[in-house]
Amino acid sequence: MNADLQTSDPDVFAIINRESQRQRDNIELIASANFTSRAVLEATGSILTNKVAEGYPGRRYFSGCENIDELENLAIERAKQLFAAAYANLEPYTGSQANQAVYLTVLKRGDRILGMDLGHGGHLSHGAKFTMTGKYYDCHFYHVDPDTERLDYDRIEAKAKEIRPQLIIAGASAYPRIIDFQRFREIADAVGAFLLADMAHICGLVATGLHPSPIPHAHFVTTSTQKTLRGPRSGMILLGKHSAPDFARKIDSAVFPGVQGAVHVHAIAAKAVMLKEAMSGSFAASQLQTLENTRILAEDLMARGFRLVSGGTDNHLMLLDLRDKGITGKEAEDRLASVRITVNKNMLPYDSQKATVCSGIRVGTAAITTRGFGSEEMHCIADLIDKMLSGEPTVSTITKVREKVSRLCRQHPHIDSIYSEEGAKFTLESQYQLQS
Ligand code: DSN
Repeated sequence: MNADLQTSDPDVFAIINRESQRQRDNIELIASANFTSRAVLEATGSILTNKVAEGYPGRRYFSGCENIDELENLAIERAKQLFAAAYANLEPYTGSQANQAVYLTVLKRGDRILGMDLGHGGHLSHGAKFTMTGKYYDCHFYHVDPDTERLDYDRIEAKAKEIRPQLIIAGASAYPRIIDFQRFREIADAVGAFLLADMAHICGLVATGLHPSPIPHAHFVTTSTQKTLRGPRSGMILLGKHSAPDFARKIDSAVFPGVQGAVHVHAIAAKAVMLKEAMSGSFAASQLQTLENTRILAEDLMARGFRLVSGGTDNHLMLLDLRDKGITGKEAEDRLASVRITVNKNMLPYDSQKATVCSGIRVGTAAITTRGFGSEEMHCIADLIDKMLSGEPTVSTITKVREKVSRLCRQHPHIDSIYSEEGAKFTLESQYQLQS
């Protein structure tokens, strides 16, 4: 029982170490990825995972929750302060479950949802037909304009008037432009719908004022916490002061016991740490650098003949259309993986390929910015992507690109200080030292 992980389960220990090595040796360009701080990781792996708690601070179903109540209240207050919200629920296990709690709050089975089409940049939990949301509700979708590849708010309004949804969802997982939440609210008001803003991807940008906040406009705001916000793999729900008086208690009940069980107390602690970090000047500087890095990478790639969906980017990600390059998204993903550059294949608006193949890739800079990559490295990464995707690379090119990737990773060992050579060790050791 007291043996460390390496001794008690060498198999799992070895896998974690290999993953630690992979994270050190790869250039991570998946737009939803990031690296947490050591403090967030330590809270995630803490002894708090041993505590059972259900309900909310001061309203628990188990005793012994005095420390947990203090912790959750601290996290709630920090979330309210950071996002200028009137209410925060820190208990959702993920962004998807935060969304489900909102559905449970305002919808009946069979009610209509209008969200962004998955193939146009939306998210699975916004009504894809093979998900629980898609099966329980009558889900409809809006699309980007075929010419500009941007949201066309007049068309969305026309669609809303045709569908008359009970809930409209604004938010995306692959949309490179600013989202106008105020305009979405006008559309929702025009048809008597509630507006849910899912800001998972842009949450760090919203926290630092680099993307307009949905809080003053949407009835409900949900987010995951591990993307640009750089926290643990978890979720959160926020309400503005216009919405909180009516919905605070209902959201509480929808999260627990509506869609979830006991609180992931360790995740609440990690989110509290994340929120404190997000109030710091260094976090704001990092979000600004993320935007700058994305802009530079996008411009460099376009200068090398890559077409970007919507012609560019305003946020932390871009979508590369690879049809002119004669390869699919899947082939590009595999080719880049072979030189330790990690991206994901992605559907493009009006894509003719199936979802397992795709015509494009999604590229984001949040994780590499956390790692300390700046403008010089963006020029270099654009060059490496170009070498790998513009024509079949030769063996010599592949070797050279691999060497360059290794050099870049070695030059930016930021995560070495977080994820030590021995991978899992520090969290487990430090926690059990605390207990002994
Ligand atoms: N929502 C998925 C993404 O955007 O990559 C995973 O969190």
